[in-house]
Amino acid sequence: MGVVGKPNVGKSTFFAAATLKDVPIADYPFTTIQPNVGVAHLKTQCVCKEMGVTDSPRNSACVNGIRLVPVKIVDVAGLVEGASKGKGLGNQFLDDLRQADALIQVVDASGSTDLEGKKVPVGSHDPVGDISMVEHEFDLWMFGILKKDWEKATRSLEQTGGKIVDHLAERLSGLSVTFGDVEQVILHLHLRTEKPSAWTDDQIMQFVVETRKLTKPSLVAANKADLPSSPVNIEALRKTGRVIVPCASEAELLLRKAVEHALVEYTPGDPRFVVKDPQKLNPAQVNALKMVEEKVLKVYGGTGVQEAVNGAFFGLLKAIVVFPVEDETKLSDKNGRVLPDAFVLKGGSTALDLARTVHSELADTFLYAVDARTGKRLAADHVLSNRDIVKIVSSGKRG
Ligand SMILES: Nc1nc2c(ncn2[C@@H]2O[C@H](COP(=O)(O)OP(=O)(O)OP(=O)(O)O)[C@@H](O)[C@H]2O)c(=O)[nH]1
Ligand SMILES: [Mg+2]
Repeated sequence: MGVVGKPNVGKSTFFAAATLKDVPIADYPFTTIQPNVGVAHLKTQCVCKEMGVTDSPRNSACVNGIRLVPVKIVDVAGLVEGASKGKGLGNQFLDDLRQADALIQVVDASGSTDLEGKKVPVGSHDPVGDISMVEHEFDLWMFGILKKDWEKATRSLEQTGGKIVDHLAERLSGLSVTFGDVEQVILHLHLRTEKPSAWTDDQIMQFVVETRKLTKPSLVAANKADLPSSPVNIEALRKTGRVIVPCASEAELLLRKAVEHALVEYTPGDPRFVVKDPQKLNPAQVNALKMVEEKVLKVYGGTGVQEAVNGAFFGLLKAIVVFPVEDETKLSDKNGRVLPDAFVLKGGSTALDLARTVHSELADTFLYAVDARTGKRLAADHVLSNRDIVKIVSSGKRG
């Protein structure tokens, strides 16, 4: 999952709140230069309670029946208009998002930063246009990757009988774009595959836009939602038809740090927190927590950070969380660890995809899988559902 946006909107604050990694945050543009890479967690109902077992998670955590499953998150530098021509930090840093399956675009919903991310009076900038600016710069980056040798490459394809679909899939493979994705977009746009050298820049751009929508779906985290100018802007952002998640990254960061210091009880995504011992809080902390309660939790029902992370996976990617086990009656691995792992898979993933995720050897020697709930055998192409508990049976040695 990648975090993008213009500068100074709170991308790194969002990242820090989601990962609790200590990264530079400041109220001026281009604080982030090198990408920040970390681990956020998807929040989902664990299967332990339903199955009546006490679990001992290994790759994830289980807190009161809530499974927290790790996912990779990358926060990059801010994008400005003209980045493709070298403005700001340019757009080369978007290379760091090549592997992202989904994007969270952070927007300053308070309108307190201009198009370049410079501070302006709160409420004076309309954030609606920021979304298309960032998307357009993202598209120009992808366009640049294709355009670099377009003429030479397409002419050579036409001479040798090579296929444009293969060429595009190869050129974009590092961006998690597959042959099937390319084929789908070309079909949808009715692009002429026999003479790609005749594609206009507009057509290449259309291809890029559709490919981005298909392979890098995004939602908008309408950040700084705690500021007074935000609710009106959030309404305007919603009218764009985009998925908008009101977000207060700073509030989430404060709560997560308070949990770290054992000051409050709070699970990310919850609409409330509980102060453990009021005596332990200094007046500044009391005030900060009161602000979070009044300006964020009471207004939006949460800080939005967890909602955005979950929305990217469960909403945009229709992701599922699956629990592989080696003993389908005890729901354990070979060492007796109950429900040790939880894996995030893209929606539509099969039993064989799960095997591949657990261990490539398991996929190579896959025989069948077993649904631990029903005891039924599942074939390699069986499409898994969210919260499935699955044993994989292979002919080879277990990896
Ligand atoms: N009021 C408010 N301020 C926030 C919130 N999130 C971030 N900020 C502030 O916004 C400013 C920019 O935060 P960063 O996280 O550094 O923003 P960025 O988008 O990573 O910025 P660059 O790396 O420079 O592109 C800082 O002063 C943050 O404290 C929020 O939820 N509410
Ligand atoms: Mg930053």
